[in-house]
Amino acid sequence: MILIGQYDSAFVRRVGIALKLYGLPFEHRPWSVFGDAQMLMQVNPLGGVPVLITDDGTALTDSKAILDHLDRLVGPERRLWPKDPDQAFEARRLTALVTGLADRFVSLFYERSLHDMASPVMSARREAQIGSTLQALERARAAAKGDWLFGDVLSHADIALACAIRHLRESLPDLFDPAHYPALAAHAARAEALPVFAEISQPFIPPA
Ligand SMILES: N[C@@H](CCC(=O)N[C@@H](CS)C(=O)NCC(=O)O)C(=O)O
Repeated sequence: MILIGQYDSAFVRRVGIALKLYGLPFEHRPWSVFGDAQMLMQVNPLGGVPVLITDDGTALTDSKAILDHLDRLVGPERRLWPKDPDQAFEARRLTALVTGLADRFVSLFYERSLHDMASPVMSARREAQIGSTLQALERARAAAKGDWLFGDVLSHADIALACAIRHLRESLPDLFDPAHYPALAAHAARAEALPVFAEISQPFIPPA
């Protein structure tokens, strides 16, 4: 398999970390959505990352679809969701909030950095959405008593959350004050201390 995209993206990184934890061999091609746009468009008409080229040569896009595929490859016993059905439901609910948060802050980053003048209406809207979602996630993380969101076993929800926090802090540092989100900051620190998070990582590179 081939994973396309840079690890400064929360979406690419969560796929890379799952591939490593599952022990699935893959080649990484750290193409930039701007610098390598032409090459990228040839495998993904949307021009985005992550893209996973599966073993039969299919280009699969979107981190959720890619992780669903990887979960199927490793089977129900090993997939990174809680075994308890209610916890698995909650983990998926939180993961959707986290990836929605990342969609919002990537959109705000582009708004701020790619326009001559950012729209004040759109910027305020995105900042409010990001702030309220961070507060909801802070409450959820503070209520979780184990090392991770669902006890002592790392799940896709934990990985997505840590990857989103790092991406947000590096791309829009004014939007994440650790003093306002202590449970999220502690979660990110615990995850970043794991060898797999250190291996599958890259400092944020803004578009040139
Ligand atoms: N829903 C997608 C979102 C991925 C995404 O937003 N990727 C960004 C990079 S962080 C991208 O491809 N940006 C290029 C663009 O929007 O043109 C997923 O879960 O994979």
